[in-house]
Amino acid sequence: MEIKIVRKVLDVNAKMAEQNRKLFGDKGVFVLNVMSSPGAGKTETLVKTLVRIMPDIKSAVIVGDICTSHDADRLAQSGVPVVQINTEPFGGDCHLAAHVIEKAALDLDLDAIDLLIVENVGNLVCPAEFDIGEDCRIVVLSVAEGEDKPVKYPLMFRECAATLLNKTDLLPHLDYDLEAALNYIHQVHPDMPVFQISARTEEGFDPWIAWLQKMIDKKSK
Ligand SMILES: Nc1nc2c(ncn2[C@@H]2O[C@H](COP(=O)(O)OP(=O)(O)O)[C@@H](O)[C@H]2O)c(=O)[nH]1
Ligand SMILES: [Mg+2]
Repeated sequence: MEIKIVRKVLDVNAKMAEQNRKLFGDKGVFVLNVMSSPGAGKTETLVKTLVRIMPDIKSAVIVGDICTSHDADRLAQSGVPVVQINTEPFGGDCHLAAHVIEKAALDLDLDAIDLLIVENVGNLVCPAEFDIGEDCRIVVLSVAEGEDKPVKYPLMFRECAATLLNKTDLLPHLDYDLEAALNYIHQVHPDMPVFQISARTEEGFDPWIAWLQKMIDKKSK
């Protein structure tokens, strides 16, 4: 019974996600779904990324949190339109669903943007189960979380097109086995691109942004 209900929720979501994908496609908007556990550095990475890409790529952000507009305030400092979603009034969902994205997008001028970034609710499990109509999913994993998260939460790493391995500035202070972390990622998703970055220092940002640009270009062709 319970399994049937979950199946139905996911089926309804999948239909709505396809409608979103068609809308975004018609508007020529590339949608990037950014996921991670809480605190891995999604917001910090996005703020620094937006500042770098903004002159060339017109962007907007939808950000999901259970409570507060802290992240929207930080993201808005980069100068792009930001829509904050709080899931607490709707039961405190641990992920963004397609119908939520559909409503949030009504607050954005899709004709004026090329890139819509969705910062999902911090969680390594549920967001991976919900298609929101995105073109591409990435996961941010920080070195402070330990090496083995990819094998503990494999769906997330299987579903994403790339990993941003963040907070590399902290490596000198940690007993982090970088090789083991990379092996775990590739055990779950062979050949997955892994960009080692520090959102604090912006080290490693050039290859990550070049990859993002390539993904956007691929869709517009
Ligand atoms: N040292 C270090 N701290 C970082 C880095 N990226 C994010 N942080 C910090 O980690 C905390 C969580 O970052 P945030 O962007 O809010 O993570 P989110 O919950 O995934 O959006 C904040 O205090 C950030 O300043 C990084 O590359 N290096
Ligand atoms: Mg955040």
